[in-house]
Amino acid sequence: MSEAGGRGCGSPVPQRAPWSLVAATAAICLVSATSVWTVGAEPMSREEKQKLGNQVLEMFDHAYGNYMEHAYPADELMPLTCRGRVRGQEPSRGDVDDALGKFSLTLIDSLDTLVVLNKTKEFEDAVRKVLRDVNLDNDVVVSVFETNIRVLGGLLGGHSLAIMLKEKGEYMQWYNDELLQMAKQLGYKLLPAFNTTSGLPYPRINLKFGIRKPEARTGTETDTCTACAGTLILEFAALSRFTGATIFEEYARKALDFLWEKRQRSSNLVGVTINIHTGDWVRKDSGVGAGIDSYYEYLLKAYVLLGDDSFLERFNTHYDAIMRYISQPPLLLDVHIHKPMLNARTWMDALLAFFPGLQVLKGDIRPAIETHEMLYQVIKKHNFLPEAFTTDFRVHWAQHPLRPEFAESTYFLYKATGDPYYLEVGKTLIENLNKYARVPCGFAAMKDVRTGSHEDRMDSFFLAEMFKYLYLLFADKEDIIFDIEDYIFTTEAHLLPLWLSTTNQSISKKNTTSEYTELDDSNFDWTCPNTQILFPNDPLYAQSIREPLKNVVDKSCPRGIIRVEESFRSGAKPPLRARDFMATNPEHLEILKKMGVSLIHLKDGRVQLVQHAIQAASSIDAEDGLRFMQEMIELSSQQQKEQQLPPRAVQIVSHPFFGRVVLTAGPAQFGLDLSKHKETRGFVASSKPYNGCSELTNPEAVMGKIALIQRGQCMFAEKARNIQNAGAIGGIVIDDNEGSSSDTAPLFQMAGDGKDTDDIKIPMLFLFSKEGSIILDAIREYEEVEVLLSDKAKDRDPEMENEEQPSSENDSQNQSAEQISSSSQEVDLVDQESSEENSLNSHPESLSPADTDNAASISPSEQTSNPTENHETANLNGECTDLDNQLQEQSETEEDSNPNVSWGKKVQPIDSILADWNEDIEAFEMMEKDEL
Ligand code: DMJ
Repeated sequence: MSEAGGRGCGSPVPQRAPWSLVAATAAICLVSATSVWTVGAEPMSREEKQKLGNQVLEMFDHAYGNYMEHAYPADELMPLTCRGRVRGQEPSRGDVDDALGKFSLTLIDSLDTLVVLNKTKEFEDAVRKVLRDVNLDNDVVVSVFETNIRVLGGLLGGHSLAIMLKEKGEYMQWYNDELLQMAKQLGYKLLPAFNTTSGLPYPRINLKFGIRKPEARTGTETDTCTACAGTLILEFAALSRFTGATIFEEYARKALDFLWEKRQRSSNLVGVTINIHTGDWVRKDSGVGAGIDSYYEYLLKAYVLLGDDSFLERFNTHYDAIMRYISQPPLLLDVHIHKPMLNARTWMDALLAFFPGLQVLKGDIRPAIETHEMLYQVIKKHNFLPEAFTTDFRVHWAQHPLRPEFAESTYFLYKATGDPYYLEVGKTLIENLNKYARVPCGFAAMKDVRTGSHEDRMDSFFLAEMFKYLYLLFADKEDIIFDIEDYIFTTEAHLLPLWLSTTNQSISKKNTTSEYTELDDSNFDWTCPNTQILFPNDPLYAQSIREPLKNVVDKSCPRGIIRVEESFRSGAKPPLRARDFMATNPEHLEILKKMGVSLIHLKDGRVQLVQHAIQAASSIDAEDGLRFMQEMIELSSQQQKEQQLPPRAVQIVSHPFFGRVVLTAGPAQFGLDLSKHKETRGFVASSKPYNGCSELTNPEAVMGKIALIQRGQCMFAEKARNIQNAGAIGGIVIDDNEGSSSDTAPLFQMAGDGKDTDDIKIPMLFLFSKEGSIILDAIREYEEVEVLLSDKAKDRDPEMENEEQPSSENDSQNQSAEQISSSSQEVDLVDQESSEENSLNSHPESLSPADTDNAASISPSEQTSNPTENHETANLNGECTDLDNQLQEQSETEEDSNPNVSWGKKVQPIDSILADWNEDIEAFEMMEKDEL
């Protein structure tokens, strides 16, 4: 590949069959761009690149070393509590746990990373451990998709590099295809999943008992995600071609053929979930992120690896549709497959960050640069890419499980452009990981990017992908012991050799269901991306594309729906949008009726909407009704979020915590607003009386400090006044409900007392009992405890940490601090997401129009002051920034004027409306999250 690359685009590569030549050259041309770039952003010196590469190596050692020391042979490391995650021994996290099969997942997923990072000796040891310890015959139900990409892919990547090393003659001389034999064993274990009439695999399988046996505890599922069924071909084909057993490639092809047949013919898009028996789309929304992502990736890469033209044809057809409907540069927004001009969401998920990388492989650099730049700005705002964010770049889901997709795209964009800007981006990623995610026992996922709190979780893909892409970003050719361009990356960044394209190729077209007809050449981008066209004599090309997007995140206006409206300006009547709906408008009521949506007037003046799909005038109306209900639910969820003040952070900064303990706190609607002012730092002291409901009897103890007060017996504002009068500089109210925690109860904001609260100047935060007791325990143990009250956790305090004299006493203190840190984080363990996922699992088809009723309640009066509506108007007028601010102020004033507003309490009209919707919202959100 590299040799061929030197020949440039379109040159013959004699060893390859014609179809693989095309595949190879596509990648060659992209890679060759690296040498073209000479001007632009400041180049990075070789020394600096090496320094950053070494930093990546050190970080990998920290992650891998801690996994091996504290977790192995468990599947994953729990970096806060510093132990292994063993399925069944920890509280279930729902679908996320389906990746864990008691097969030392992280070790297998890390195998080829070790070779890429030049750790050949460690690789040799790791392979021996896999062969000695790993059992693939456990009585565990695992995800077919995850097991394929992580374990089968990991074993095949390990095998690919093991034979490469063996051939070099120094390492792995003893190796005799043992990893491949394991891969084959695993492949056979996965095959029963394909026993459906459609050929689409079941989503889960029991490693020991397969699918249908009673002991299997699986096999009753009806749906799977498109990516789950369409992300098998690389691993399965590689397995077939390595072993000569054709069955794997055949099964994976059959599943892909079926998905292709089922694409929505007018839009050429696919939905997110499909019924594996009937082939009906269960979820008809379509994007490039969660649930679909790697289906597209594998079509293009299957073409590159296998040289089969039909995969390129399919990819190009889908890509065309994606660029027509989903791509709204720099955004990528989900749409409905039947009505692709309609956006299905107002937010994007973090998984789509892989897409610019795929666009590089496709050779479509401009939109790749644009989307990547937008994502980078979101990262600069929150340090990491939140799991989901809105079209106006607010956090939608605040978690970040250390996903590698953005690093992946950064690497490919650097390869394509050679622009040192992308090296700087990589540097920022490294810094943020070390600053915010690094903990003494590895790297911890972010529970909330806004507050900096952690989850006790380090997914195996962090080692499989993140370190590979970051290391490769800074590596020169001579830093890697083999030629990376001879391989293709799977979706889990495992390496498969391109020479597989010419091995056992005769099997590829046997027993496949679809016919390979004469191809229509007009749909082919046969030519490989030409750097002269990509960068038309302009070395500042990439920079010139980024430039206009420089402030896209900071000066954002909500968007996405405008296009829909524009599309109907032509005369066709637009469908009724949830945001436009007026319960008093007879025309709207007529439309609702047609869509099968009925109105129920509740006694308290509110109106409830219920959809019965079978009562709709036609199936198209039923679908419109479903979309309308989904919009209503999403709109309400957005309104709810807009009304909430974001959570705050209480960070313990004194010895021996040094900022490592971050507690999620609820804000107050009165007192100093921490989001607008500098954080407040001070030592804590308990107030007397502890409930703070009367004048304090210990003012000298709280003077100049942050007072701790117990919740209850009087208004929050009264407590605040009492501690302020005693000279406190801030207050933390601790819940009196023993055992309460932000894991299990929704955070709320402390309301005022109905009077003017302007006299309260100090900041007040609320902690649930479990979080509060961490501070109380710390006082008992260390007496002097200093905390920082802020809207976001600040960096740990390295200065103070460095001042610490390493002594055995300190060691033990640090140890116990870590234990407290760990336990504090444990408080954060059970995240909303997983519990919500469970709730979805219990009614997975809750939004399917065919068999489910939808219900939502709405207060007509709320519609007129809907901020979303105002935002869109603002956007159309091009005045969004000012209006945004005005709206924000307005909503703050409104909240202030209503002292009873509090999260989770049904005291404001909107809250009571939303309460009725909660179940739907949860089901809807969970459905989205299910795929993440
Ligand atoms: C990885 O396991 C794979 O990249 C997969 O395709 C989806 N994303 C996760 C990491 O985020």
